Amino acid sequence: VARPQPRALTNVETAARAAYALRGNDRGRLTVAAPGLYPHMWSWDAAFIAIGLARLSTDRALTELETLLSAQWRNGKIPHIVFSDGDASYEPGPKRWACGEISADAPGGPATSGLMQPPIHGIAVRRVLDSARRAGPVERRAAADRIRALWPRLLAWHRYLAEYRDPDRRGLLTIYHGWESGLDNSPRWDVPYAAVVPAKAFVPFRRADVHALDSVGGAAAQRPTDGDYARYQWLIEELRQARYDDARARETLSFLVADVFASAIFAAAAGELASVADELALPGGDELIAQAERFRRGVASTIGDDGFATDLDLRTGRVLRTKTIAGFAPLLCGGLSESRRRGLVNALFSPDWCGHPGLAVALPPSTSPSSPAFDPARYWRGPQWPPMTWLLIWGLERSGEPEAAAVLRASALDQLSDGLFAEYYHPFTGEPLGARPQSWTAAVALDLAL
Ligand code: 9YW
Repeated sequence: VARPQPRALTNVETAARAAYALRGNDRGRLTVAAPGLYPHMWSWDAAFIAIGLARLSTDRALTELETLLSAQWRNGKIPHIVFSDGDASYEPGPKRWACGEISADAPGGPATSGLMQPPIHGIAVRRVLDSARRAGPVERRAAADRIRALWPRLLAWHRYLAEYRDPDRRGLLTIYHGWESGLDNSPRWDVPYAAVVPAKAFVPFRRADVHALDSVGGAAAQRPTDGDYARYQWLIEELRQARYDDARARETLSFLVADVFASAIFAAAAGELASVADELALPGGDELIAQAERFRRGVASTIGDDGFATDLDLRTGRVLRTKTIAGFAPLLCGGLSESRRRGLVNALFSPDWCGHPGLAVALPPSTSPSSPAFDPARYWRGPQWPPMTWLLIWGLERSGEPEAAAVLRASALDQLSDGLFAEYYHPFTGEPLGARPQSWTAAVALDLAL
């Protein structure tokens, strides 16, 4: 039976509905990533959420960042999950991580995970300050004061990344788990994950994600497989054994990868924070500029003959060449020659990517449809993810590619005009998939539509 297509919304209607969705996911001082499936705060989601909220209220946007930073570890790490009280459905939960019991670096409260996520927070801070300036002098002053108060924590976060996650000074961030990349089951990690072998005696686990999505249907087929999940959980066990200590983790973990996409985000965020330092006369500007340069160079150093950036398996020294959205990393942090940049933009609109004839909406899938690893419905192995589209638009706008950015923006708004704010979209059917309303989807819709 053909179901009637929902009427496409105008941009203003999309924005209004996105604001409503964010309000529904607001728990006061944090916005849950999604009701049901993700009832807590996720680090990079929170930054995207702040970018969207800044369009409504810079006050509320700053609260989101303050909540996240209040859970910062003593070594500067921003944890990938901040657990909200009262919902124990998500696995692995605080008991499994046991950060407070295991590491002296963990904060006294709230409970957190022991991993991190891509450091886009500096981009969010810049956007909030810009929104506050547009709102008027009173709002700008208030935002400047609160950013000043957050500044030591923001600098500590960037120092943690530059020191502990790039001790060899390659200009590339090391990750300990696919979850740290934010692109959990991306084929980028298939080779390094093959070396992650859970011990025979390892206790079995419960998968909350598949059950939480039952109401939507098709959950198991869209999520990482049980085999993937066993490895995810085993790596947490290895991290616990390393006591969440970076030096020990680097020696002992069976998964250790240089993540080029997170590195590009770090370079971009460092550049954004440097401009905030300059504008608000805050310390650390030179250090941030140096971080931006070092990581921009690091990202550029991975570019292969085909023009795409690559990840590096630090356990084997192997370059990880997969056709995923992460290959476009240099478009986020700049620093490319014009011909390289043009080449990458042309690739973005080629039949391997947005120009693929089967796409419902001409937006980059998380994995190229021409890759053997492509799976159109399975999470980061094919579906389109609106926050990734947002990042590319942001990068293109800033790196001298406004036309390409405008084309993507129009397509993104087309996708988001269903008003559902799904976690991810089937690239061929256009079907909304996963959790909904997903806060970061609503946030980027709000930002793009206004
Ligand atoms: C999980 C919240 C998070 C995102 C990640 C995404 C997913 C959680 O959801 O991970 O349990 O797998 O992969 O990027 O931050 O939206």
